Amino acid sequence: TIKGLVFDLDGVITDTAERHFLAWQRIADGLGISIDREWNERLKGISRTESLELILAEAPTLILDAAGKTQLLDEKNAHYLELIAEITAADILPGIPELLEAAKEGGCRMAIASASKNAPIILARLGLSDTFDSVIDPDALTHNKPHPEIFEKAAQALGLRADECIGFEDSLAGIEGIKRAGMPAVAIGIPTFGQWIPDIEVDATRELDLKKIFSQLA
Ligand code: B16
Ligand code: MG
Repeated sequence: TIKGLVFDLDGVITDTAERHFLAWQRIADGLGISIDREWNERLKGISRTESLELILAEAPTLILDAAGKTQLLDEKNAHYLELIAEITAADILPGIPELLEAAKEGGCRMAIASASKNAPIILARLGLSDTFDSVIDPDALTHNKPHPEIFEKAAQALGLRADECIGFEDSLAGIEGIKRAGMPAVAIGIPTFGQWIPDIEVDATRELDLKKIFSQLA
């Protein structure tokens, strides 16, 4: 039986995925690299440093030293922080407040498994700082998504086995991590899949219905 829910943050709890994209697009534009939303799918769930490497790989002739890369990472985060400065509880994605409420009423434990170092700030702005039993610190991880470590740690933090939890993700890297952790996966708005297939797929968070999810997994 399911006793815990493990949520990705960006793109699942709130629409910061779009803001990450806009902040990266500005960095890429400055380097003469064009990225669109479809290309951006590969950055979802990927750490800040690895995201920059994927963008730079689009311009193989461009050589940057460590200081140049650090500057771009700082610029991206500064712009991203500007873009999230205004978020409030109204920016929680549709269907999520109801889902969190239903989970709480049902006695489910809940954790956040986000690659974002900005997760605590975002949760505070959304008024969700006290909603989750655990927020995994990405700085404490040895491996990033698609490695299962963050999902394994989230289940452990809830005192549960991975197969007693459900993982919610909007990224391919995240679905891979959830499945490799041995956790049932719910994919939200992911256009196409590769090797790792979620147990349940929805187009958007507004379609999430905890009762239905439980019955689909039973
Ligand atoms: P930051 P998630 C991920 O969050 C985002 O999907 C990804 O686009 C971002 O690069 C990463 O966090 C790092 O974020 O720069 O704020 O540390 O989807 O795992 O909640
Ligand atoms: Mg995400």
